[in-house]
Amino acid sequence: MLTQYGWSDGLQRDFAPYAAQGLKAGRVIVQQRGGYRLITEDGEADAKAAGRLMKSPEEMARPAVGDWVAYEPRRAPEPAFIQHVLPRATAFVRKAAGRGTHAQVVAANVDVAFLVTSLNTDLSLRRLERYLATAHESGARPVIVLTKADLADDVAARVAEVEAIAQGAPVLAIAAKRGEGLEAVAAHLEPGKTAVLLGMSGAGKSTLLNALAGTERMATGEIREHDERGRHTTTHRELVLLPSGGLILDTPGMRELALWEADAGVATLFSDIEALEAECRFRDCGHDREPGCAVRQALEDGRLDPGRWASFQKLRAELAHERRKEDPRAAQENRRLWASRHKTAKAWSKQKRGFGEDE
Ligand SMILES: Nc1nc2c(ncn2[C@@H]2O[C@H](COP(=O)(O)OP(=O)(O)OP(=O)(O)O)[C@@H](O)[C@H]2O)c(=O)[nH]1
Ligand SMILES: [Mg+2]
Ligand SMILES: [Zn+2]
Repeated sequence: MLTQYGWSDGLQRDFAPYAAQGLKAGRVIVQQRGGYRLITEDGEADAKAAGRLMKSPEEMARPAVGDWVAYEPRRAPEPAFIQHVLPRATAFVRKAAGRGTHAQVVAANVDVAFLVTSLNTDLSLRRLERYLATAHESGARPVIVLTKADLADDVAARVAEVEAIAQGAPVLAIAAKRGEGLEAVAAHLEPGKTAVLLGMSGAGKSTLLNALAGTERMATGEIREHDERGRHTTTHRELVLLPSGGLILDTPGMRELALWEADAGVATLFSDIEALEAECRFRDCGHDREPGCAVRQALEDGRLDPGRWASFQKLRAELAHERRKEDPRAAQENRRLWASRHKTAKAWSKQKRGFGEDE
């Protein structure tokens, strides 16, 4: 059972010390306000997490959907008791508001991030850039999915527009309700690999999941007529095993995606701009009135889109602001995440060269 959900030799090694303590391994498949649901060797089980994890000032210490955990089995109807979260290979982290800002793990251990946006409402390239930067930062591979192609008439033009900011991420147009474009999405799903659906409410995330699953696994909801926004139909996060063997994680719509320490993600997404900056005559060029400024030159001769430049400046300023009020504990957690992500990245590049996933 766990193998179907992505259990690997690497996880087995990480889990060994907990196994020695008599704990069992499971993966969080549902996360909602009241608690968790795990997939275990013996099927599904309700669970709650140790107070030590839940009360940690670091929200990232709490189990999130997609996490592998070590738990203590309890006799039903007592929920299983989550004691430890195994190191995350990847994590999609956003900045959440509340009592002070903090990092929140939206989904853990995902291989592919489907960034879902609808073609029937205003297509916001700037919003997509935020999602792309966060996806790059997470360690997951981003794939942009433009939904409701049946409601748009200039699909090819919109795809081209998005491709221009995607920096090589695949851009797919689909009409899930008619079953169009599903194979292209399915091509990014593999047995034992996990994908997450991310995007605004009403974008069609759950509809896509249902189309891939071949059944109404998740409830879907009509969008509001007056502004074409969704109604926040999905209210919990859930990981679903598809008949094809791929795993897909549905999430509630996110209105705002605030960046959390996504410096590397922003750098990846805007590597073209960073290359331009390197060509400026002065290393500390402010791209304002300095002579020999390659950025201004590119803006003038149309090689750099002004909207893209503005977006880059905005995201970079946001991150710099964040860093100034950085909480040292959060920074430490982030470094830990980076270290494990580095491992994953290495595994991936090996995989690309044909060495298989495990070291
Ligand atoms: N015409 C058309 N409508 C679609 C398509 N995909 C989804 N919809 C509709 O869009 C509405 C919202 O779909 P959902 O799948 O519930 O959206 P969601 O992204 O899961 O929304 P939240 O759960 O609120 O985050 C529903 O009325 C769907 O029927 C499509 O391909 N074409
Ligand atoms: Mg939904
Ligand atoms: Zn410059």
